[in-house]
Amino acid sequence: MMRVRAGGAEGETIFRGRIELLFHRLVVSPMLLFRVVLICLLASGVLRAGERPNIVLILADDFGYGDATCYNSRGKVPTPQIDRLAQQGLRFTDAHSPATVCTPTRYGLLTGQMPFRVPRGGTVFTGAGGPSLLASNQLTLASLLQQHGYATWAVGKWHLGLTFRDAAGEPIHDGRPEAIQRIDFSRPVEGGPLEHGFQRFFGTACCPTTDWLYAFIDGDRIPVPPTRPLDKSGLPRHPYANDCRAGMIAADFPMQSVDQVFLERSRQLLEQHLEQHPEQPFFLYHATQAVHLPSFASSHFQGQSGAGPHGDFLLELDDLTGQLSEILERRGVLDRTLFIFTSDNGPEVDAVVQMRADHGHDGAAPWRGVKRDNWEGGHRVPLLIRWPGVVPAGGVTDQLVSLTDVLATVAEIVGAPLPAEVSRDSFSMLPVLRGEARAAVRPYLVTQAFRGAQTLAIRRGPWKYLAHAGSGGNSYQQGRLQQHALPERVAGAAEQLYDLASDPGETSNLVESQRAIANELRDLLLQVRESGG
Ligand SMILES: [Ca+2]
Repeated sequence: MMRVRAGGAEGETIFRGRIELLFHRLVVSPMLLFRVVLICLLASGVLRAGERPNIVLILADDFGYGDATCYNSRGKVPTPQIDRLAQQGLRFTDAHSPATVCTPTRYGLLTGQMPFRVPRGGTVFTGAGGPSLLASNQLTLASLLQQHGYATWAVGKWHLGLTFRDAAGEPIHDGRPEAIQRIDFSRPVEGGPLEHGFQRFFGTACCPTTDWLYAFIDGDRIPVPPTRPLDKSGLPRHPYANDCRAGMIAADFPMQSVDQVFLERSRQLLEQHLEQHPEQPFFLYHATQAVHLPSFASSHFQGQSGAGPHGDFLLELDDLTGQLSEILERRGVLDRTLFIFTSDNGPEVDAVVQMRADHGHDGAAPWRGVKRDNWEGGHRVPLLIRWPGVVPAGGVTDQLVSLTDVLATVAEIVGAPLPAEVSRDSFSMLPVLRGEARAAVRPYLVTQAFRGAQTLAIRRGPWKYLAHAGSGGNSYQQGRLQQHALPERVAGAAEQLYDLASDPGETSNLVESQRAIANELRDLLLQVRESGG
């Protein structure tokens, strides 16, 4: 007894000493504080082990709702790997990109905030364009996950703006082709993924094979600078080769196999991490070139689809989706990986018009409009989420969601509070994923078309109000889309109102016959826009 009592007193002293030491360390070590908080959360059951999944987010480019056969049974290019995600996970039928073009959608996806809220929030960067739309220290999917112990990587197209400098150290921020030749490639590239929560980055500044800076960025450096003009003589010439513009190219830049290089880099990151840090969760953001024009599929896929070069490119996208999934399966981590496949906006004009004519394939089906437009074809995108053990397999949901909702969803998964400026545009999909949602997870949804804040639309229930005339993007008065123009039922209308329940094709503008509803949605949109919602 004595010995026990003496030991108890001594133990109490040691215990008190350790508490003081721990307190001291907590004050001086934020990392230790984070670990202690994490352990407490785990112990309290707020976070249960196994609920912090790995996250793989594949963002396809210009991949339409009708491009996946699990969304469009009449699609002419089979997409078995994408369809498998639908079989194993949840398929969203009413998911939307926040914008109808590349750059602003990526801002919305990574920050959970609508891009029209920031200056230049409708911009699409080219070449050395910048600076980044992201503010320094702005919360991103990557920084949030890094704070919660994740390894974070971005591979592929960045397109959120960067800062290159000239030989005198002056920032360039010029999206014109001639600016490329002013870049001092011995200097780091600033404002990129490494400054916004990603620990590793390999990819390109803008669309990899589209506009004038044809070189890979590794971390914050361009190891092989673009030093010679792009020679297009050896590249395919076909109706889907548009958008491959004159520019400067690096010696190692493969115009016809960029997605294979990205795939290989993601494969390396996954394999190395699973070998060296099997217990640490990871976040892989893989943003493809496919299927943004030019449709330069790599050699293995050329001529394989029976639906031309763009069909081959669709095949390649499907295949790389399957290959990333296969690595997880082979390594035995598929069951603890939240796997998201989606697209940044609707399909491109040339791809849709030409694929309809040549192959009877409609990547915009069944919607009106294409990329840039604020009709559904511009922003209703495929969204497939697989998370074995949490998301029931083979489900289909008509929940109205935006890609801005990924951030709130991930925040809820890791138990992080959502800042007010994010929560106004980002709503957690977790109840939907768990099959527990009994009501709509978001009260309304805003989308922005090609001219950003000047072309906004709002959706509430079946009603969709567009605060502008026409598509908000492409011209249907001339050019290739003229043949696909629909007659305007309300001549000269500056606004549009559609009932998607009875008129999913947005053919009948009800802005005059349903004036009260139009006014209500217009006021709500103004409120969201001006006050932050
Ligand atoms: Ca795009």
